[in-house]
Amino acid sequence: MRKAAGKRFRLLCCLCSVLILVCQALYGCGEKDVPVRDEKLIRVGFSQVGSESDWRMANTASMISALSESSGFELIFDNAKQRQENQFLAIRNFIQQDVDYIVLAPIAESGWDDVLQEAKNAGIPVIIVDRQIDVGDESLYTSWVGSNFLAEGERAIRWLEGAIQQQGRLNQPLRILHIQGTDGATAQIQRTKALNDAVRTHPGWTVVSRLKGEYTEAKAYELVRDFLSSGEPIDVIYSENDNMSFGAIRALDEAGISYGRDGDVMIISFDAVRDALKLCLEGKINICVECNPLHGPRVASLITQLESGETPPKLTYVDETFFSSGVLSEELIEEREY
Ligand code: GZL
Ligand code: ZN
Repeated sequence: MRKAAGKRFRLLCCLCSVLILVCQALYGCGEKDVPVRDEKLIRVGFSQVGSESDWRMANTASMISALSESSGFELIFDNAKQRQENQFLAIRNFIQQDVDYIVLAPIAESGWDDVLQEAKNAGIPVIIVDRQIDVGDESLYTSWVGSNFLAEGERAIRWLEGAIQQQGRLNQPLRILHIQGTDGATAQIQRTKALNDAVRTHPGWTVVSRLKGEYTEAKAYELVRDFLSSGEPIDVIYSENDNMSFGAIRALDEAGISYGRDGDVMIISFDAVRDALKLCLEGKINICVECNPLHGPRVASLITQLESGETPPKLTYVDETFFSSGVLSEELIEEREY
C-alpha cells in the first residue's frame, strides 16, 4: 500500500517539475527573467575624438570604467579617429538608437548647431566633455565638464617668467617655438591665447614659428625636425600636449640640441601624463601643466543628477595644478591614475 502511494507521490513531483520547466521555457517565468534589453540601464552614446594622445586614452578609460553596466549604464562608444564628420555620424546613430543621453567630446568648437538641434528635437539631452562647443543656442547642450585651458596656459607663463627672472634674462630676447594642438580645439585656442598675451606684454619675447602638431607625437616630430634643420636658434618650446613634446624631444636629440633643466632649450608641456612626469623628474621637461582627463565619474554624476530631476551646473571646471622637476618623486608619479 505504502509503496504504491510513494510511487504516486514521486510521479506527481516529476510531473510538477516538468510543468515548471515548460512554463519557464515558454514564458521565461521563474526567479530570473532574461532581459531582452534591460530597461533599468541608462543608455549613453559617447562620441570620443579619437586616440591621438596618452591623455585621450586615459580619458576614454575613465569614461568606460565609470559608465559601466555595474554602475547602471549601457555605454555605446564611438571613436571618431580625429574627424568631425565621424562625430556627426555617431550622434545621428545615437539618435536612431534612441539613447537616453549623448556625451560628446568635441574635436573642435564649431560646427555642432545642426546635429545637436536634431538631438534636441529627439528629446535627447547632450553632455559636453573636455573641449567646449560654440553654438548659437546654448540650450543645445545640458552641461559641460572640463578644464580651464586658459588658466593652464597662464600657469605655464607664470612659471616661465619666474624661470627667466631667475636666470636674469627677463628683458632679454626670448625665442619661442610654439607647437599647437588641433586647430579650433578649446585646449588649442586657450593655451595659444595665454602665450600670445604673454608675448604682447614681454617686448623681447618672440614666437619664431607656430607648428600644427595635432596633439600627436609623429606630427610634432616631423615638424620640429624640419624646423631645426633651418638652424634657427630657440630658447623655449611651448608644446600644447605631452605627446607633441615627446616628438620634439626626439627631434632635439637627433639635432644634438640640449634641453630641459640644464639644457639650451626649456620645454613647457601640457597634460602631465605619467611618461611626461618621468621626463620632468629626469629634468628633460621643465614643467608639466596638469590637464586632468578623468572625466568619467564627473559625467556619471551629471547623468545621475539629471536622472533624479536635478539641474546640474552648465559648466563644471576641474581643479588642476602643474609639476616641475623639484616637486616630483617616483612615488608621486606611481600614485597618479594616468
Ligand atoms: C585637453 C584635450 C587635449 C589634450 C591632448 O583637454 O582636449 O586633447 O591636451 C588631447 O592630449 O589630445
Ligand atoms: Zn556661444
